[in-house]
Amino acid sequence: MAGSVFFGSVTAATIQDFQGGAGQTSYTLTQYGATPSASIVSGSLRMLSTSSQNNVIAFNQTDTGLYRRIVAGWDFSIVSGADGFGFALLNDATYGITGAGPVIGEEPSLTGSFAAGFDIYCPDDYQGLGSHEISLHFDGVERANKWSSFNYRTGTFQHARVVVDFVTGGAEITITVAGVTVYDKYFIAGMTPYGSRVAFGGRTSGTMTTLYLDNISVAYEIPTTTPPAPVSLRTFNQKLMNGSFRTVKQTFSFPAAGRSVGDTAGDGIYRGSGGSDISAGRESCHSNGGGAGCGGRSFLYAMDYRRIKQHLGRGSGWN
Ligand SMILES: [Ca+2]
Ligand SMILES: [Ca+2]
Repeated sequence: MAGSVFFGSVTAATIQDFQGGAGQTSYTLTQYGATPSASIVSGSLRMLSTSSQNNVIAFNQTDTGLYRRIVAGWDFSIVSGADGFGFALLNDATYGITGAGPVIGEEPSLTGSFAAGFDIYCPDDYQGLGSHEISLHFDGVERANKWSSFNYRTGTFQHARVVVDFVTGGAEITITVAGVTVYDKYFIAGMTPYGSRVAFGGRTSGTMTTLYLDNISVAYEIPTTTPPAPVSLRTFNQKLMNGSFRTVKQTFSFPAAGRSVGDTAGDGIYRGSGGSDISAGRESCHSNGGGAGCGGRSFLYAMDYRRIKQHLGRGSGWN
């Protein structure tokens, strides 16, 4: 991409230890609130030190294109107070590949982008979770909010780790702080790979905190292509509704692993175990038990079965 700044190969990482050495990723600091701006103090980046601040650090993009996995880690030191900070993977289609990042705080809802918010203020939370929660955001919306059992407001450096695993139809998020798991493969539907660069933002209000960042490392792993569409499976069934059935609940069984279902001949025609044509779009049904008809455990085999198989196999066949 013209104008890109490359640091080594496509397997480069975004790294910064604020020691002034070579090989570190360039960044832009932006002050959106009160002075002072973020600055390096004793080899780490002081983001917050007084009230009404909103300081952002946005790194130049180091890895162009799409990746299956992003592994981010950094050290941070924060004390109790308000309000917190956010980590973001800025979507390069909206926020570019260099230059100032957008406003980022403890509720980082950003266009087309994944972000995690570290919210230290209580009781100003709509869920009343307490003063050390971590929220997940994607494309301008908070998708999840959890309380961290580890109270990370220690005033000493703690290590945060965020792993984004893109799977068919979305992404799984794992977050640990000081080794304590807060999210374990939390699925965010619809969050598929996008080009990104790294940013952090800290915010204080009338109540203040101090925040330092250090040893930032974000690796982009397993280059990939545009992923398959999200899983979409059409099933059909019918159930009489009367006063005895206040809810509708159905259970569908899928073929056992290794069962000969799918495009076994490689000709684009999907066949059931009996060899009948079950190409996508054909509104017929096939018994999962081997016989014809729509009874029992029947459901519609369609092309989407292949995508389900990919999802269950964590993306096998998608590279
Ligand atoms: Ca340092
Ligand atoms: Ca929050």
